[in-house]
Amino acid sequence: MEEKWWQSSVVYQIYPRSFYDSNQDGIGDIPGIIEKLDYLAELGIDVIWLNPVFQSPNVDNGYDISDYEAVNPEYGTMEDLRLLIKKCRARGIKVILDLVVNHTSDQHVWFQEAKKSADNPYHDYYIWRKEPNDLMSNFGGSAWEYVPEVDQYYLHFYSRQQPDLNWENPRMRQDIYKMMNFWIHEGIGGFRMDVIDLIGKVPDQNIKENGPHLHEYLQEMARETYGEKDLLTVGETWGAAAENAKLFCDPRRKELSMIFQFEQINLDKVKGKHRWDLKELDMIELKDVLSKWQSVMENNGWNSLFWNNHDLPRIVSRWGNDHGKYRVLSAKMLAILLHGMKGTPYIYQGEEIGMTNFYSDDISDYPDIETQQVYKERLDQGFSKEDILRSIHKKARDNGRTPMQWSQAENAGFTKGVPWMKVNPNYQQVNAADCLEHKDSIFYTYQTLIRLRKESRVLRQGTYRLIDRENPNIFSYERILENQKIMVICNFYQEETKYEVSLEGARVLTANYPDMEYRSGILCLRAYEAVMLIWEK
Ligand code: TEU
Ligand code: CA
Repeated sequence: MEEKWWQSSVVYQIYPRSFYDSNQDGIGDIPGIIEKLDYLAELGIDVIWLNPVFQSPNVDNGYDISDYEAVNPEYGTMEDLRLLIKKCRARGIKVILDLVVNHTSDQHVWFQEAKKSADNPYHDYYIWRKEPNDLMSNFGGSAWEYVPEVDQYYLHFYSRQQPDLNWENPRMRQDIYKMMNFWIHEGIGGFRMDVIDLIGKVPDQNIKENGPHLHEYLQEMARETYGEKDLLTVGETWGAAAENAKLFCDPRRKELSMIFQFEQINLDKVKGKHRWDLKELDMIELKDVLSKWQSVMENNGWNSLFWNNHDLPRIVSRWGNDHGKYRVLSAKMLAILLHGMKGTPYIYQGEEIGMTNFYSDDISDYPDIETQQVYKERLDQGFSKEDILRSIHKKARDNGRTPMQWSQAENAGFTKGVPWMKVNPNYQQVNAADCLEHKDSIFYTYQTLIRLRKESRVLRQGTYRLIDRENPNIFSYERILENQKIMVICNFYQEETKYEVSLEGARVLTANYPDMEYRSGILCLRAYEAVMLIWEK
């Protein structure tokens, strides 16, 4: 099959609020992103995914949108956004926007109208019932909220300030498509679709994700908007499993380019429990899950490859090691491990410099609505404060939301004002300026991996095969295309380990140590050592 542009792209995710503040109000903004385009060009990425920049009361940091066609003044103006798109285009970078259409803000004019009376034309844009059932909000508590004016309850799968849209209403759907076409007309490169697998919900049957009409809606959306436009569309689908994933992204079905599936993300929590119920990662399970997804998407599908995002902890703290010299080694190992796979890699801002989780014992340092709500809920359930903090340090969404660490300057060079959220105190050691100065930094490992993806067809298209599944220390796999073979070998842990392998005729593409300890068919892998090798006949 002909290669799509997004199959050879690497995406960089920007959380605008925490990226770079250009006007000293402590909040990252769009002009701030424009100022940092040289940095992104140096890294070599092809696409920027912007978290929501639309008008919003910010109950859930922009995922509660009150006007889909207006830019949040904290981030700048419509002109700033147009300029960003234009300046990116000049550098061959596309901008994809966050499409949040499972819900709006309760401040959106649709909802303001909807709650006035049951016969208001917008009432049916949302989901109302006379009696609540026991559906729960993903942020804790009931998913239903009472409105006295209409004597009914509305559904909200997130906070009560995020009422769910009623996708059964064709008029509502048409309004969404109109809005999408507005942005497509502005020249964007595509959409990241927030919790898109929820739009087909059937609340009366307790169906949240993967409802019976979900794919109908997505096909209609594609037909009415981006269908013929060659854009990148990526669906956030927590409910995607190997069995249903290709319904979203088999090109013959004309829905999405790819999805984010989260199976690996659930491996370090207790099954069936909240993700704050911690469990040690079993690395063999990780191999199995990632390898399974590689094969699920092998034909007529496409993977997204990501370790973290604005909802997840920092990967180096999660499955690497953020202590001392191991931080750099393990961050590079994880980068090589992921970027050797087949799919479109996504880098979350700060990942390329090895930013870590944020360890504070003061709960007010974690402003995220989810953290605050789950914290209270757990106290009520009898968890100790220490116990909850342990979970927060491992899993809270705010771990990934601290301001980008640009330099050793005050506030990590993010702002000259008071940052909206605390800066991670480790910015003296962990910052972009330092990385750019040192050729052996994490940044340049990412730069190399991005370049390799462009240069190497086997990296983009080669088939994937897991090697040595049973090995409890090493994650290794190969990629094969015609007469080329790539092998990735990673020591996932701090302990040295030996690996029997023939490396005859191989050339190193990238590694996280300057040399290899390889003698008579035995590769000795030091702490977190990772190598990517190629054979070309
Ligand atoms: O996240 C979807 C979602 O369900 C998350 O709440 C997730 O379960 C949680 O963060 C655990 O990692 C999307 C957005 O990415 C998130 O930022 C929003 O809060 C949410 O939708 C509501 O729009
Ligand atoms: Ca600002």
